[in-house]
Amino acid sequence: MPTQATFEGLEKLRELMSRKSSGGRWLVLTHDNPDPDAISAAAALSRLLRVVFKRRVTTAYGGIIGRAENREMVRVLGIRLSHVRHLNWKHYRHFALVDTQPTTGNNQLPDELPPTIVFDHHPIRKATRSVPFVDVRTEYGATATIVAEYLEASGLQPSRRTATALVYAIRSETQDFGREFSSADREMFDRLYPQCDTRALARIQLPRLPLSYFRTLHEALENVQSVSTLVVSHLGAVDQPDIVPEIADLLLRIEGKTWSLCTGVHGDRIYLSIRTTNPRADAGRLMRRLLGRRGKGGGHGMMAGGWIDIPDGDRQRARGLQESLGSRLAKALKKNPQRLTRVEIGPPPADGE
Ligand SMILES: [Mn+2]
Repeated sequence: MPTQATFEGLEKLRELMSRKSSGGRWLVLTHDNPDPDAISAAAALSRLLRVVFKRRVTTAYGGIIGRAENREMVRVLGIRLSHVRHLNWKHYRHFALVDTQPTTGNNQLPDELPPTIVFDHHPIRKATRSVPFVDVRTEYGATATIVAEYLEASGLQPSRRTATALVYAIRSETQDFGREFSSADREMFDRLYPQCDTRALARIQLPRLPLSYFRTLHEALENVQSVSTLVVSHLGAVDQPDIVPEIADLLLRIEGKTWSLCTGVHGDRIYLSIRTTNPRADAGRLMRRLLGRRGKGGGHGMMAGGWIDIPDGDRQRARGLQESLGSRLAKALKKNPQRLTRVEIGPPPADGE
C-alpha cells in the first residue's frame, strides 16, 4: 500500500491540477546524465500526468545517457526521452523536476523558469520550498519509489515496461538493497517485480559494452592509489561522465577498502564520485566540503557526486587539481595524504623473480 503521505500528496496534486493555471504543456525533466532512478521516475510521472490528469507532456534530460545499462534500458523499454537541446522552453507552461531540485547545478532548467512540481530524495534545498508541489523524501532509497506510489494511489496500473523500469531503478539505485533504502522501496519492489519483464531486465543488466569502456577501466586500474582504507583513481578525458561513479563503485569492492574516490575529465569539468561502505557516513556533506565554491554536488550518506570547472578550461591543469582533491579527501578522512601512493595492479611477477 502507498503511504499516507502519498494519498495526501495525490490529493494535493489533484487540487493543483484542477486549477485553471495548470493548463498548457508540461515538461518533466531529469538531472543531467540521468541514471535509471531519474529516467524511470520521469517516465512514471509523465504517465501519471498524461493518463490521470490528461496533460500533454514531454519527458526530457540534459547531458548524456552514458552507461551502457542505461542506454539499453531506454532502448529495450522504448522510453521516450528528448534531449533539452532539441526543446524550445517557450513551448512549455509547467515544469516538473525529478531526482533533482532547483539550484543544484545538475539540471538544465533555466533559473527564470521555476518548477511547479519537484519529486526527489536528496536533501531539500532552500529554493525548493517555494515550489507549489513538493514531495521530497530523503529516507527513500529511490525517487522511483515515491512516484510509483503515486501511480498506485491513483489506481493506474503500471504498464509492463513502466514496472520493469521502476524495478530496475530501485535495484540499481540501492545496489540490490545493499545501500540506503527504506521499507517503502523494498515493498514497492516486491509489488512491481511480478509485473515486470524479467527477460528485458536481464538484458539491461548485462548489456554489450563498447571498447572505450574497457580502455577507461584499464586506465582506472593503472592509476589506483591508496592510503589505509581509502582507494582513489584519477582518469583523464572520459567519453561520458557516468563512467566516474561506475569506477568508484568498482574500487569500493577492493578487499579492506571502505572509501573510494574516482575523478575524470569531461568537457571543461572534473567529475567526482565518492563511495563508502559505512552506513553512518555523510558522503554528500564530505563532497560539498571538497568542492567548496568551485563546483556543485551532493548526495546521500554512502554515495555522492559532483563536478568542478577546470580553471580557464585549461585541461593541463586538471590533473594537478584531481590529485589535490584526492589529498584533501584523505585529510578529511584523517588519513595521511602523503601516504596516498600508487598501487601496482600489473601482471603477476614472472617465474624466477
Ligand atoms: Mn536518485
